[in-house]
Amino acid sequence: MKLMIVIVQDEDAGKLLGALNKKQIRVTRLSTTGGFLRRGNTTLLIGVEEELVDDVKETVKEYCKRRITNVVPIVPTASMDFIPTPVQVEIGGATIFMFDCEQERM
Ligand code: 2BA
Repeated sequence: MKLMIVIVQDEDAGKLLGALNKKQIRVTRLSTTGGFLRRGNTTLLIGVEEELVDDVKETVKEYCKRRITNVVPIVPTASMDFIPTPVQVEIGGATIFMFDCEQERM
C-alpha cells in the first residue's frame, strides 16, 4: 500500500475531492499553508493499493492546474526609498510525495 501526500491549490481541491470520491478512493483533507507564499493550500492524505496510484496521479493531473501569481517579496530591512516590485511565481498543478505504508483499523 502507498500513502500519497498531495499538495494542491485550494481552487482545485473541491473538484479533485469530488472525482476521487466518485472513484471510491479514500481521502483525508487538511487545510495547510505554503511556506513560501504563506497562503492557504490543501493537502490530501490518500492511502491506496499500488495499482490505484496511477489512477490517482491521472486524476490529479486532470483537475490541478498550473497558475501564475504575483508576489511582492518581503524585504526585512525595507527603507522608504525602496519599492519592492512584484515577481511572478508559478504554482502547481500539484506536488506529490509517496511512501510505502500499511493501514490498520482498530
Ligand atoms: P509554497 O511554499 O507557498 O510555494 C508556492 C510556489 O512558490 C511553489 O509552487 C514554487 O513555484 C514557488 N517557490 C516555493 N519555494 C520557493 C523558493 N524557495 N524560491 C523560489 N520559488 C519558490 P509549487 O512548487 O507548485 O508548490 C506549491 C506548494 O506545495 C508549496 O507552497 C508548498 O506548500 C508545497 N510544496 C512544494 N514543494 C514542497 C516540498 N519539497 N516540501 C514541502 N512542501 C512542498
